[in-house]
Amino acid sequence: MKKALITGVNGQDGSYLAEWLLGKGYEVHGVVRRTSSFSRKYIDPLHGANADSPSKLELHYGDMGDEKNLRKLVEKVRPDEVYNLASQSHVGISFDMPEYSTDVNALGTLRLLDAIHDYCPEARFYQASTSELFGCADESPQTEQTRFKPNSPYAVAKLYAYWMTVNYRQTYGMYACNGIMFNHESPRRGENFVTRKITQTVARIALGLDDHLSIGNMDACRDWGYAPDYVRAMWLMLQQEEADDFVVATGELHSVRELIEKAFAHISIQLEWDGEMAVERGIDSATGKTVVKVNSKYYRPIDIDSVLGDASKARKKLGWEPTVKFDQLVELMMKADMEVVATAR
Ligand code: G4F
Repeated sequence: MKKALITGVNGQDGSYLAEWLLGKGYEVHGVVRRTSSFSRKYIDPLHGANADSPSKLELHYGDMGDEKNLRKLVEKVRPDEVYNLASQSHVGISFDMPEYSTDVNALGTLRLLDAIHDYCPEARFYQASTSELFGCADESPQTEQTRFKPNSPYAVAKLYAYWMTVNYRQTYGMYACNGIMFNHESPRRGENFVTRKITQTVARIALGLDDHLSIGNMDACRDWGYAPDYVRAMWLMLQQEEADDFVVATGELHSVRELIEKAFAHISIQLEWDGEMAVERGIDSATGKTVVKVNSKYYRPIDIDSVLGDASKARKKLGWEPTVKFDQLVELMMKADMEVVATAR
């Protein structure tokens, strides 16, 4: 039985990946950080006495900032595959916490790579790299050849991790891959990322629990895919003859504004826009009520206007295809949040 170790297992991607690997018969070990409140709702069904499947997820306490702990874990588990999904993953917050973001995202990756090199150099390593590496890119769409121009502390730290992954592959012959993942979302997305914030707030407005959505830069455009599709790509990257780096994206570009319009359309509200920039608002065309307000606190010191991926290499070499695109993604997230909000009421 193959053994996998996942850092960040309780996050959106980690929980989907754990499910995918358990379904493939892996023995799955997940690393969770000690926090004062438990945030394990998506992995709870996968471990302990309540696990649905006979093969269970085994959890270990760990932290990307704790070198000794990571080394002990790798030595104890001796995994065949390691998926490094742990991260301070919020780009906006990285401007407030640049040093912490660097420690976790950059040095944390180095600590893990080094532990694998010392205790199980045959293990295959996946690094969660990101479209944020491209920053305000020189060309569109972006491929594996596009120049990296990171423009946030988050992205600069991820750039270090990207090149360390390449470096361990080139220097020590380790099977180490980067997945250059464009934005990927789901009903499990953290509530302070823009897609989930919108679908959750619009669901609350539909149920009379909120009266408006407070938002930042609505003209930012992203290539949004569905997280379970991206997790499949991570696994495929570790099943090839040779390690390589891949862009994973849908190839569709949409704005935050379109996302908001689509989410409101789901609850039968047509929006009209009034004003510009910091005083712009979205008005319910049937009632005249303001249901979207721009709040400058959600603007970043520097933002990426647009990122669009070309996943031709992943399609060709991995046989990977996205199964869910933007319209379906917003629909499924709206449906899920309508249920979640109604149940929690
Ligand atoms: O949802 P976001 O916070 O995602 P962002 O910054 O693109 O990063 C995400 O995807 C990357 C690529 O996979 C990952 F590397 C990264 O870890 C993370 O998962 O913001 C998307 C856009 C931005 O332009 C932001 O300025 O939405 C804009 N936005 C507008 N109002 C907002 C808001 N973002 C957030 N989080 N909250 C707002 O109120």
